[in-house]
Amino acid sequence: MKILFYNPWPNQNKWILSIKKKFVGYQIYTLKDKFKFEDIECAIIWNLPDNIFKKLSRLKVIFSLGAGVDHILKLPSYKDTPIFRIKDTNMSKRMFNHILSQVLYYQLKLKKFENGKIKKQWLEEEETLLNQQITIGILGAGFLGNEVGKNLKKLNYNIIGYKNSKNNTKIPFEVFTKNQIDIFLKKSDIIVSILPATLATNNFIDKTFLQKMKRQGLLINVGRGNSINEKHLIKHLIKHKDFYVSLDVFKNEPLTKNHKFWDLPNVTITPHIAAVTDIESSVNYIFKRINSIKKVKKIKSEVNLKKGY
Ligand code: OXD
Repeated sequence: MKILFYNPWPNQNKWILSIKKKFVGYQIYTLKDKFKFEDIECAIIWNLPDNIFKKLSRLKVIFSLGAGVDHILKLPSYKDTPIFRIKDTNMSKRMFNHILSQVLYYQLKLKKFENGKIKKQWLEEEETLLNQQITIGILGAGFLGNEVGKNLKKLNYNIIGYKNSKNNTKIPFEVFTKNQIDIFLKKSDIIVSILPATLATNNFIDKTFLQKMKRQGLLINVGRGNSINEKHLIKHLIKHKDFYVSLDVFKNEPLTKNHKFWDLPNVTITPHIAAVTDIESSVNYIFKRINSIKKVKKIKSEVNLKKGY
């Protein structure tokens, strides 16, 4: 099987070395190699430009190098080639660590002290909430959301989830669905959004959503930037100084220098690093998947192409 590998990341050489080492017997190409585009059957990619993608006329399967697949679905030349995405527990462990750090930062009021330091203020001590006094709502309880929720639950936080549709997968906490969003918002002190980028999630977190959240709450977004109406969020943050957000993803990345988010004291910004893809375990995962796919006649997409995740 001839495979094209592409990502624009600074560590791409590490990826290529790891793939070539694991995929013995396969022909692996990068854009630097000589090959015929029409011979490629499998593409392992992140943000492949459409002018390249459209030349892969005999592609049978695509692997996304991350949890999200929006970078593939939005390609103008993409039709319906089956897509697989990385479902890796190392990735969910990293995401869990990131979320826990933001939960504790808020819970222990560290942002307030950090802002106090800038003004050289010695702030009064205050009692902080214990884990069991906090309810964390996981918005988008899919693979990553379940793993994160499960691990937060082990630390005694109360965990609830929200999912567009309830399916049969076992989720180890209470899950609310469509017409129950208000209950979900009312119960949650902290909301962690892991929503994928789809038409249905566009600006899902808007003025109405924010108004229903707790006034002194925390919103963490590690899903996709499309789900937040940024103008509405900025207004909300200016009006409610004790409402905090921790944003890892944005409508446009990198965030431009003149974006209002940088100036607001109740915003924490990280540059899309909540769940960096783990090279070794992801390469092993893709290798296993490709070996099992090779045996089937018709490859069934793991990603629901209609729903977009
Ligand atoms: C993503 C990822 O999909 O980092 O954003 O994996």
